[in-house]
Amino acid sequence: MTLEALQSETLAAIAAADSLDALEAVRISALGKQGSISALLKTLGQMSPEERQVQGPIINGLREAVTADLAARKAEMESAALDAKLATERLDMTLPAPERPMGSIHPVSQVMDELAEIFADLGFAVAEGPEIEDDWHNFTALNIPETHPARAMHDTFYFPNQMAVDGKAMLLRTHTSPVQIRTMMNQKPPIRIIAPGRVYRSDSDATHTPMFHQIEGLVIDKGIHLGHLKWTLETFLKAFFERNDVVLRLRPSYFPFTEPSVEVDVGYSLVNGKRVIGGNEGWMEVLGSGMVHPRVIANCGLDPQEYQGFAFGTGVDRLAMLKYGMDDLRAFFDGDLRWLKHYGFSALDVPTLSAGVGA
Ligand code: 2U9
Repeated sequence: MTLEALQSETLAAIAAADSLDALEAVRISALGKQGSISALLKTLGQMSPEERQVQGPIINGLREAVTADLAARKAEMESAALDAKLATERLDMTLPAPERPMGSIHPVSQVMDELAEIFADLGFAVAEGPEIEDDWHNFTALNIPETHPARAMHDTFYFPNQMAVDGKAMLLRTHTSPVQIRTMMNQKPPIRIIAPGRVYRSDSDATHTPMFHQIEGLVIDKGIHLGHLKWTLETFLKAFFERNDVVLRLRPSYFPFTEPSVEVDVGYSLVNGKRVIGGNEGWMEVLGSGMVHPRVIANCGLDPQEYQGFAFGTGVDRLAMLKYGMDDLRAFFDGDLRWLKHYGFSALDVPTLSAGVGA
């Protein structure tokens, strides 16, 4: 066959190919290892230099023409396939929204956003960490040694021994405190963070679910004292409950990771028999807190003589219940659409301090 005949036959086969598979078959038969044009290219090696000078450009020209034609036909086919796909997948953006199910923002997400907004204004960054933790970050570093009763108190979910990582037994974090440990090990003070997230404890009744949400805060710097803790919590609670008459009462308590430890009560008043934060008709516990134990600071590689700090923790679900008036924690995680519709927030209710963090 002459070169002209081979070229016109190959180009005709490219034009006739009606699918990407057929086109690939043409490519293989011309340019593949055993292909007709590849065979011609191999003959160049046996030619005399004079003959090669004449035949080389002709055979290479043929290869280039076929390669270019293959690419053009492929692009043409892909564009036709895309046009066909777009024609069948048309979406009518003018359909009215109420005809489709409307989602809502879960109260837990809304409250987490409100908390992030309030604490951002006070100079706190949001820190996150793994929900699957090791014993050291969840307990030991926090001054909770193996024999400590607090380990039993936490009702920990442990992973089976064969799922150990680097020889370390793993567990579902029982609090977000390991996030603060990781931050202290990786960042230099001053540290001002909040750590919101899911935590897990083997406990279930009307006020406890095996998974719940916590927010903890940590400040580490030079010269930090209980006064900083009280001001921060008071400012936070006033902003969160959007009332200036939020009164705090600090009671001595005990946590292994803080010394001294204080439980924080706030005053509530009764409105139609329901407790509402603000006023002074009774006291309700809302937060645990304290000055970070010097041993915890030392465990993270810092000198407790140089750095001090305070920490606090509370349940996000509980804060949401107090602010928005739900009374059964279990409903938070049932996924009941009627509950979500009633208590959910519009995606447009983005909490901002200037507009009031509450929706
Ligand atoms: C580090 C040092 C100290 C975090 C703290 C509490 C007090 C506390 C509970 C309240 C109810 C959690 O939701 S709850 O179960 N938390 O009372 N948490 S101080 O202290 C820390 C954390 C990290 C490095």
